[in-house]
This record gives sequence, structure tokens and C-alpha cells, in this order.
Amino acid sequence: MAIDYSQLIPNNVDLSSDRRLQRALENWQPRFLDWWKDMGPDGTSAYDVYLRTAISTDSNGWANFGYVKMPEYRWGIFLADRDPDRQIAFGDNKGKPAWQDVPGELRSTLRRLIVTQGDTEPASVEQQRLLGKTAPSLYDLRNLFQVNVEEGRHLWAMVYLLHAYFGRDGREEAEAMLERHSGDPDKPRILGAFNEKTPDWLSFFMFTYFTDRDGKYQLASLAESGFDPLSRSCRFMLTEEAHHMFVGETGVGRIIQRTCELMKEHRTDDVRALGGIDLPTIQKYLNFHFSVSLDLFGQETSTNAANYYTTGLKGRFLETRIDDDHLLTGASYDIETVEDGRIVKKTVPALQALNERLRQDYIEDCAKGVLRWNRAIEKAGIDFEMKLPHRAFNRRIGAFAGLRVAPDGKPVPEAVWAMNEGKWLPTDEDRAYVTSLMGQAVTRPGQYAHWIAPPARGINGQAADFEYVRFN
Ligand code: BYC
Repeated sequence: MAIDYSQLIPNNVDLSSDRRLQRALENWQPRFLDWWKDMGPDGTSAYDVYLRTAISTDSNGWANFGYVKMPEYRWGIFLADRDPDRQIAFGDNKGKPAWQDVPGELRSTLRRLIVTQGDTEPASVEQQRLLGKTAPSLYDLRNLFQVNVEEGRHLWAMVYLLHAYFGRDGREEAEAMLERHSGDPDKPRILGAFNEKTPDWLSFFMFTYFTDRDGKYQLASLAESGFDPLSRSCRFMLTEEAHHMFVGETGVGRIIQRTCELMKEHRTDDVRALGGIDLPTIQKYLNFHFSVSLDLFGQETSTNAANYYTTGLKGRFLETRIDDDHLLTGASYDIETVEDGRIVKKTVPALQALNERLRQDYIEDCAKGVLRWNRAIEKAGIDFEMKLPHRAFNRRIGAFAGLRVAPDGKPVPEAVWAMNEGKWLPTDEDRAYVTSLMGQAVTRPGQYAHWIAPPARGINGQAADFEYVRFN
């Protein structure tokens, strides 16, 4: 269905046919806008930003580019088209028609999944609130704002589901989305990574590479859901998510490229003396963001995950392309876990290992970008290799929490950890150095901060000196 932009809330769900729902969402809308003004990108209300907006949800024609003031961005409700023949692809309800309403017995579990997903979206906007002040270019500033408005829209996607299908509880949960805040000691966001700070652009690019990629895998699993409105929401969200990971991969890649240029030009490893970010520091940031993002997949063995699957609420990554019975009742899966302080392999029922399986898919995907970064380093003739740390490194959730593990996967005593922590994870000094590079935003079209290379091409084919943001 086409998106109706004549409405206060743009949508392709025929919102005007349900007056109560429409009114409830129109009530939530000003609260969302207040939240955006208080907690969204700081001091940006008057900026004209070259943003893309959804005009239709099919794969070819959804992106429309133009200057928009962010508070006037047309946040709305866009679901991928409905397939009237869609069936549930896995679990006990496999083969039954996908649900158009919430099965009563699954109500609270489904609500919790939607709330957990929804909570991450405004959280990331809050985390990135101040980054605009130190943007390395107009191109990067525009990309940050694009990510921010789309995370705002992803919140709308989940809030719509809560309002439309969960009655009063849903409305209360939608309010609570705007009341929890990233890092708030009293009302923090639900998942750990969303309470960390994103204080500088290296962190931002790492976040969009690693943490947004968790979003890709979780959304893809929810896109398999037997609850069709959730599936359709997530399918459209995934098309937006791709750009966020592009921002992360190319952002880190451009920093690496600049570092390599400085190293070659001046024949030195001491890039800090030249105002660049040295490769070991980039590796430490990578270690941090990768490990924190791994925690987002939950416990290695999880009865919650088994229940989500068996009941048809949350599938595996690309469930319908997997060649098995989609029930997994007799199947097993090999995981790594901890026994007597050692990391051991263990075979467990596949149903319980679904979080771990998704984490494995995610790790393999993460490795691809690292390979591309390494190719650039190699091409520059520099002898350094970025590595993903072992899955057990620096974990706070799951079997490895509490175990000290080196990036290569060897458990180490506390004293060894304490001695090496500063080599493996960013120290206060590293963070202070990276922050010191983040000076006043670079606002001249076509100019870039010293520590990052320009992008290979502009957004939507624009010229190198295109004015992506007008400050007014
Ligand atoms: N932090 O059985 P387990 C995105 C809790 S990112 C804190 O493994 P489950 C985005 C867990 O709640 C994608 N607590 O749990 C990216 C449970 O609590 P209870 C977000 C945690 O449910 C960038 C207990 O530990 N979407 O979109 O199987 C920018 C037992 O654990 C954590 C989703 O996450 C944690 N990290 O797995 C913007 C999808 N991990 O029951 C956006 C929806 C676990 O003991 N969520 N716990 O009280 C889920 O599918 C699941 O909730 C999880 C956890 C995979 C997160």
C-alpha cells in the first residue's frame, strides 16, 4: 500500500480507518517531538539537512532525497507489503497462516520482545546527541543525522505495534520508551550497550559497524516472526539499517586509510604526533565495541530463545533459506562455554542455542568488514592486521561473564588481565587523545578533519563539495 503523506502521521496502514488508534498515536506524537528536542541531536532544530525519506516501501523507490529540518522529518508507520499467503515458517505452529493479531497466550512475551527492540532505537539517538558538535565534515554530519532520524522512525515502528495490538499496556510501554534514558542511573535503557557513551566519532563508527549490525541480525530474526505486523515492520526497518552499517564500515575504513597515509608519508608509526589515530588504538576500540555488541545476543543457552522459536515469535537468521525441519526438536548445536575456569566445547540442544547461533552468524558477518579494512592496510604496505577478539573476551553477559580472557581466547589470571587491560581496551588516555582530535565541527563543504580521509563518493551521487547541511 502506498504511503499516505496527507496525514499528520504518514503511514501505509490505513491509519485513518481506525480513529481510536489514530488519536492515540497523535497523542504520542507531540511527546515524541518533545523527546527529540530534549534528547535528540543538540541544537539542530533550524538546520536544513539533506535527508532521504521513505516514499514507498518497495525495494526500488523508497528513498527520496531533499533538505529537511529534522523536527519536521515525516516520521511515520511503514510496513512492508503484506503477503496474504504467508505461513509461519518454524516451530510448533509451522505451516499455519501467519497471525494478523496477537495470540493471547503469547501476548506478554511478544510485548517484551517489541519493547526490548524499541528501547534500543531512542537509546542510540540519546547516545549520539552531542556528536554533531565535532563532526569531521558536512558529509559525516549528514550521515549522523540520517541515522538519527531513522532510529527515531524505528521507534515509531515499534510504538505503532504496541498501540495497535497491546491496548493499554502497549500505550504505557510506548510512554516508557520516552522515559528511560541512555545511561540514566534510575531509568536506564534495557540492554547494556545502549547505556555506554558514544563520545567521539571513532566510537560512533564502531557503534554503527558493530552495534547496528546486532540490529540487523535481531531484526532479521524478528522479520521471520509468525506475528505478521512485526515481520512486516522489521522487513522495512532492515532496508534502512543497511545505510547505518555502511556509515560504520566506511567511517572506520576512512580513519584507517588516513592513518596509513600519515604512516607512509612520514615513515613513522607515531601517528599521534601527526594528529592521526594510530592503528593499535583503533584495534582497542574495535575490541570494546565488538565485545559489548556480542553481549546483546543474550546467554549462550537460553530457554527464552527456545520458547520464542517454538512458539513462532522469533526465528533464525534467514530461517526460510535453511534446509532443515524448522522444528529443531531433536537437533543439537556446538557451543563454547566455561567449565572449571576453562573454555570448552559442548554439544547442546539446538533449540537452546539459538542466541549463540545468531551470534555466530553475526561474528561471521563482522569479519567481512575487518577483512576489507585489512586489505586497505596491506595495500598501503603496512604490516598490521586488525582482528576480531575471541567471543569470550570482555563479556558481561553469558557463560564468559566473570572470566578474564585475552583477545586470543586464552583465559588469564586477574593479575595478567590487569597488566594488559590497557593494551586490549581503550584506556582513559586513549579516549582523551581521541576526544582531543574531535575539535569544532568541520563545516566547509568538501573539507574533512585531519584524522579521516574523504569518502570515495558522495551521498546520492552528489559532488565532493556538496552542502549536505545548511546551518541557517
Ligand atoms: N543486557 O535468556 P537470555 C538494534 C537478560 S539492536 C541486559 O539470553 P533472551 C539497534 C535477558 O533479558 C537489536 N540484559 O535472554 C542497534 C533475560 O532477562 P530475564 C535489539 C540482558 O531473552 C543500534 C536474561 O538476561 N533487538 O536494533 O534470550 C542502534 C536471560 O538472558 C542482556 C533485540 O535485542 C543484555 N545484553 O535474549 C539502534 C531483539 N542479554 O528474563 C538499534 C529483541 C540478556 O532473566 N530482544 N539479558 O529477566 C531479544 O531477542 C532478547 O531479549 C535478547 C536477550 C536477545 C536481547
